[in-house]
Amino acid sequence: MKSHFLKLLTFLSLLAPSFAHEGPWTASRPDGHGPISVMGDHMHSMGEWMVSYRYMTMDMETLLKGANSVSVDSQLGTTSVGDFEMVPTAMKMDMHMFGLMHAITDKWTIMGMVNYLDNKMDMTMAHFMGTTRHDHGMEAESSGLGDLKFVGLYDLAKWNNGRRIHLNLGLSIPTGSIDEKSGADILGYGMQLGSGTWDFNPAITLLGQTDKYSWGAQIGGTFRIGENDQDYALGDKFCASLWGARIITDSLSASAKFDFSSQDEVDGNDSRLDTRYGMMPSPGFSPSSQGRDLSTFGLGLNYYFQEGELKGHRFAAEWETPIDQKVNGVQLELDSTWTLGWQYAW
Ligand SMILES: [Cu+2]
Repeated sequence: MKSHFLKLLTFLSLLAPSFAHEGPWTASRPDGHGPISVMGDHMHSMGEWMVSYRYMTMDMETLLKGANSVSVDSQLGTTSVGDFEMVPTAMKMDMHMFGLMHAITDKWTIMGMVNYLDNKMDMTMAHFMGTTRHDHGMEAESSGLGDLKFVGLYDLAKWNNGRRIHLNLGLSIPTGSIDEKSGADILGYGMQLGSGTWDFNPAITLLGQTDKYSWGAQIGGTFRIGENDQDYALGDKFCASLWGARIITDSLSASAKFDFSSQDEVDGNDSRLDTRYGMMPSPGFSPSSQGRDLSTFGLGLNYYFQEGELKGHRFAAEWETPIDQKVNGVQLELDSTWTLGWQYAW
C-alpha cells in the first residue's frame, strides 16, 4: 500500500510544476468537474446550488484467494468437503446516488448524499453423497436505502495559477440496513446496505488547470466510529485517486484516472452470521473474507452544455477496471465499474 502511494505522489510532483496557467481555477468548463466517480472533487462559489444523480454499476465474477484466481472446485472440494460448502459465483451491485451541494460562503460548500442500493448475488452450494458432490445454484438479493452522507468542503487555498486545494470532512450516518435477509436467513456482510456505524470520511483534494488540461488528486479514508448494534465494524478504508483530463471542445473533455484503495477486514463479528457459517461455511459470512486492496484505471467523458435549452447541465460517464487486486480471504473478483451521472448547478 505504501509503495503505491509513493508512486502516486512522485507522479503528481512531476506533473504539478508544468500544469499551471494564469488566473484562478474555474468550474465553467467541461473538466471543471472531476471524473464522475470522484466524490467531493469540486467546490462552489458562495450562493450556488447543485443537484446531481449518479448511477453506478459494479460487476464481480470468479473467485480470488488473496491475489490469485481459484476455482469453485478448489474451494468446495471435489471428493470430500473443502474449505467451504457455499461460494459466491457472481455479483452485481447497482447504486443510485442523489446529491445536493450548496456553497454557504466562498470558504464552505456543504453536500448531502443519499444512495439507493440494489445487490444481486449468485452462489453455488454443495453437499456430498459419499465422494460425489452435488451442486445447487442459489440467488440472493437485497435493496433499499444506504447510509446518508454529509460533507463539508473547506477551501484551504486558491492560487492565481489555476491551482487550489480543499479539505473534505464527511460524516456517514447509519441509515442503511444491516439486517437484510433472504427468507429467514441473514445475508452476508457484503449484501448489507449500510455499515451500521457512524463513519468519518476525511480527504484532501488538490486541483490544477492549464488552458487545455486539468488534473486532480484526492487522498482520503473512511474510519468507523465504534461498533454497530451487531457488535462489528466494517474495515477502515484508505483511498487515493489521481486523474488528468483534456478539453476536446468547449463542451467536452476526456479523462484518465488511477485509483488505489485498501480496506481492512471486518472488525468483530455478527453472531447471526457466525451461526450461518457454523451450518454452511461460506466466505460471505466470514469477517476475514471482507475488504481488499484495489488499483483501478478509468476512462471518462464529461459533457457540459454551454448554450440552448440544456445550458448549465452536465452529463458524464466513466468506465473503470482493476489493474491490480488482492482480497482478504476468498472473495469475488471485481470486473468493471460504470458510473453515469447528471449534474446541474445554478
Ligand atoms: Cu457541485
